[in-house]
Amino acid sequence: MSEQPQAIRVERGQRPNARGEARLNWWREAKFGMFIHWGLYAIPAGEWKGEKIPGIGEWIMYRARIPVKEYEQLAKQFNPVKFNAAEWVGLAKRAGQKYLVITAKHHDGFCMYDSKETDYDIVDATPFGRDPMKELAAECAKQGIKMCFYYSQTQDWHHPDGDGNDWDYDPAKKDFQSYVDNYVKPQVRELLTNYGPIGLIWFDTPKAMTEAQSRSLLQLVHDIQPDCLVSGRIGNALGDYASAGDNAIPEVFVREDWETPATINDTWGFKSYDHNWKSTQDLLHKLVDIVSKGGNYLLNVGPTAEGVIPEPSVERLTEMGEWLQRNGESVYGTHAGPLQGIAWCRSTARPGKVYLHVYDWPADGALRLPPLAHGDIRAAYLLSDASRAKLPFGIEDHQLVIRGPQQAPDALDTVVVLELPGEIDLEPGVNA
Ligand code: FHN
Repeated sequence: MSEQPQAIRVERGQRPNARGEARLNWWREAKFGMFIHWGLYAIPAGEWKGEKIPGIGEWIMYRARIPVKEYEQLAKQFNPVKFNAAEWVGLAKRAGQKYLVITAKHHDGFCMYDSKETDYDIVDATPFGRDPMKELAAECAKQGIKMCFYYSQTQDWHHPDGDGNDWDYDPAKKDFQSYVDNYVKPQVRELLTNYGPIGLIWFDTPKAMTEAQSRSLLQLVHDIQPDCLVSGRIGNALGDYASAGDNAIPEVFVREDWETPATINDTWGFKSYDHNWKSTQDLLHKLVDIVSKGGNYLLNVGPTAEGVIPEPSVERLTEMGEWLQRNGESVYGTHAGPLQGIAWCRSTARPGKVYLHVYDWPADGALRLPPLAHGDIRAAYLLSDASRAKLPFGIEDHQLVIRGPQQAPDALDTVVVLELPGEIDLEPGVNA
């Protein structure tokens, strides 16, 4: 494909030869992951010296130009006594999320794991003294969720040679190559050596990383854990899969492996006064929209400094999980469906089945669609109906019409299954 939708920047795209790799199969099937932004920024929670700092919570050090020596002091207060790895992983499980990506090091440079490369980490610098990544990795293994790390490879506002901090350090004196070779790489090695099998490393904001730098980092990951995936934000179009912009959903189906990272409110790291929570329906529609276009949804939670995932996030994730319990077959392991570009519905598919996701149920219960290229539909029924009662369907005025109940069976999204003969697999573009 020559044209790339704007939601996915070319340099954050997928390495062409990764498209066919079976290493990605677990991730392709997973569709839905939990993102966790957790760090020292949860203490100020959006406010510095009595002033509300605009923007996303984890950027407070940068936006308020907080000197390293001052920001460092936060570590002495960081004591998330309510942190419970089993609860966090249990929430992801209940939500129907299959992988968990947590900030091992964000742009502020504070390491949320026990690093031998610095003392600026949660074990050495906080009263908490525990390694939450160890606890999460153990719980993920126990509960069958893929443990994954976010790692900020370019921006580091604490390290003198890292990118971004020009208020403590003179950019002209920085040795970025040395930071990559002597700090980033040893830390990535730690993360891939001390926590068991890691599903993926979510690199971010590649900025001016050269192709050689991105490539050598990719090589390092694959040398240590060949099955570990690397996000498109390693830069230079070298990711195992493409990374869409934050909260950005492509307008149309995308023929590569891709993922949208997204917030439930308007911040990634906890902000005490951000109450702009998206509704469960909105979040669920975004999940289905993304899956119908061939992507994955990585939905964020921002725990507090005490180690608690905010209740509005818990409620929404739980409700999404309840819907997925009933309708997961239409999401997990599917691919983009043949019916694209219709405002009131989305479609996903697997061999022998097309799943129609009806967002707005028509008042007369009649679903009017363009006919599928393979007209030979065997049966239509509601996925949530255990009895599989057949819905009448037929071609009327060159339209495929399926007649369902007059009331929407599911206020969030009703899934109608269309069964096709045998292994017929309808993909976008074949329904013209
Ligand atoms: O700067 C970061 C931001 O803090 C957050 O981590 C998001 C998540 O996708 N990534 C960067 C901005 O795109």
